Amino acid sequence: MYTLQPLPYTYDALEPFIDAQTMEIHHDKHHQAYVNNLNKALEKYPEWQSRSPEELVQDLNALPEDVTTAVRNNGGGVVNHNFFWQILAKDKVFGGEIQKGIEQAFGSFENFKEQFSKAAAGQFGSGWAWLVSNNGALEIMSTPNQDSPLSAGKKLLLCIDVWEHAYYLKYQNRRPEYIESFFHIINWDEVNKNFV
Ligand code: MN3
Repeated sequence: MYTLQPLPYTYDALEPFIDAQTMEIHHDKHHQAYVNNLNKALEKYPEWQSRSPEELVQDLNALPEDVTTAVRNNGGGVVNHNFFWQILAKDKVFGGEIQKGIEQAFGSFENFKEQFSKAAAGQFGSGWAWLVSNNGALEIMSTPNQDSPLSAGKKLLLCIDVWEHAYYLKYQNRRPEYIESFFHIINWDEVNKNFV
C-alpha cells in the first residue's frame, strides 16, 4: 500500500509566500486523497503494488486498461506532489550548474522566469508548469490535471502546482501573484541535485 510522504518541513515553513493553512490542507487532504485513490485503484491488481508511483506513471500504457486513467490521475497526483514539496524552501540561492543551464537555454534568468510564469499562468484550469530535462536539453512545459512529464520520458527539475487548491485561500483568483511568490521559495539546492 502506498503511504503519504511527509512534508520535509513544517506547514508554516514557506510563510508568507504560501500560508500554513494552505500547506496543511494541500498536503494532509489533497495529497492524501491521491494516495488513497491510488491504493483503491490498484486493490485488485496486487502485482502492480510493488511498483513505485513514479514507475507506474512512467509506464502508464503497461497497466491494465481499466485502471490507466485512475493511475494517471492519482498516481500522477502522488508523484507530482512528492516532487513539488522537495523543490520548495525559503532563502535558497540561485547558482550552480542549474544557473549555467538556465542561462544557456533561455539567455537569462529573467527570460526563463518570464517563460515559466507564462506557462504557469496560461495553463487553462488545473495543472502544473515544469522545467524538465529532455535528454539534457532544458524545456519549459505545462501539463493539465495531474499529468506528469515522467509519462513523456522527461526528467523533472522544477515545478509549480497551479491547481486552485495550491493558492486560493491566500491569493484567490490572483494566480500571477502566487507565481511571483513561488520564485521566492525555490529550493535551488534540490533543483541542482535533480539536474545532475
Ligand atoms: Mn496540488
